[in-house]
Amino acid sequence: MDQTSTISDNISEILSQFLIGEVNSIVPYGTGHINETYFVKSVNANDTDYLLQRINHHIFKNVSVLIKNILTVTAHLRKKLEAVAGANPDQEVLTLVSTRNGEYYYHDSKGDYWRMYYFLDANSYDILENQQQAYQGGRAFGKFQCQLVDLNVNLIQETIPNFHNVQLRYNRFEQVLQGDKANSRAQNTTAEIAFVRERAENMVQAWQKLLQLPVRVIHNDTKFNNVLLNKDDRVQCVIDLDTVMPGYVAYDFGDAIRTIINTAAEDERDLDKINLNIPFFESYTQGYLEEAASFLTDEEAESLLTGVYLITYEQIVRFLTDYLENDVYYKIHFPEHNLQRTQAQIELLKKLEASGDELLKIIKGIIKKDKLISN
Ligand code: ADP
Ligand code: GN1
Ligand code: MG
Repeated sequence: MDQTSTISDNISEILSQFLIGEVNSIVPYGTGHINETYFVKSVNANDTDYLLQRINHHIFKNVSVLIKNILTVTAHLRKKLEAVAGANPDQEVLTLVSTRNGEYYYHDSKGDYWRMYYFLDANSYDILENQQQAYQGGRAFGKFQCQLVDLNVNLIQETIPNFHNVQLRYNRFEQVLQGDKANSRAQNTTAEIAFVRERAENMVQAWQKLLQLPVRVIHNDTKFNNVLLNKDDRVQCVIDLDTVMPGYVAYDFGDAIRTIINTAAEDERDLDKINLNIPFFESYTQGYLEEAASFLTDEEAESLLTGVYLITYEQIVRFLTDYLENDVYYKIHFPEHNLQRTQAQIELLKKLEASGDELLKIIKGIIKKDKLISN
């Protein structure tokens, strides 16, 4: 095996626990902010390759519950696909690899937690390239929610309690700000702090309104790079199931739009590059509603745009809080990374607010044109 130098020095111990063949190489992979991800290539070209992840157990404190949720969700999705002619469940649903003990994760001698999936030879995009991708992303997450409509919410436990609780996210931000830890960084972020505070009351009120709506099993982390597209840019698989939990559909719509509508990266330094790609928004919404219309209520359809503002705002609060806390949550690649992310998301929210009427008109237009929802 080569290229293991940057990887945990007990990698052989870890690999030996999973029921896999001989490994050729292992290299860091992907751009996720939470887990450590590696591509594991098999020696035998006919064997599948694997995706190994060190689970961030500072964030996901109960790994056993996390894995149980993923097994429940993937079994449910797999069963649905098995009933569809021509479907290929191994390629279209995440598949966890068993350990020698019959578990689906390994707790190693250093205290780290590891899991392995079949590697899916497909693409994930941080920034979209075309409208077809946006449409397919919409279909992917719409279908994902639709397939989970009949999964009993009580079978899924919260892996991160209050994940999209905007009130608590804001309270936590204020708490960190009052604490000593934040002092030096708070002095450089007065404009960002003011931006968050100006909107807090309205955002919390908008969030509270969502609480009247149906609680469903949703993805909760619908960043566009959490869907894999095949070489023809068609949906292959929804990934990153760590936060699949009960929630409101507007969260998933909002987080996806936050990433697909932005013409620049989530952490773009040059704020002039951050604009709204309205055709991508339209295509995502079209794809999403085609799949989700069968179960959405009128009230949920009306809540979708609120989700876009809320999740973008929440992301600003989370990045800024992490910056003030000296970067304890998200992976960062340079010291001011969380501040740069905060500023880029503030710019995005300003643009979204300025185009709110246009976005609403598009959602309503799609609903009316296709008579998708009863209103
Ligand atoms: P994080 O929580 O850190 O975002 P993810 O589970 O999203 O971790 O994985 C990080 C990246 O790894 C994804 O964006 C995707 O590019 C890639 N990835 C994840 N699972 C698979 C898989 N089963 N097959 C191929 N690529 C994958
Ligand atoms: C994290 O795991 P990843 O990179 O797909 C985060 C999301 C944020 C996102 C911002 C468990 O997503 O909530 O929206 O970063 N995931 C978790 O890029 O906190
Ligand atoms: Mg991810």
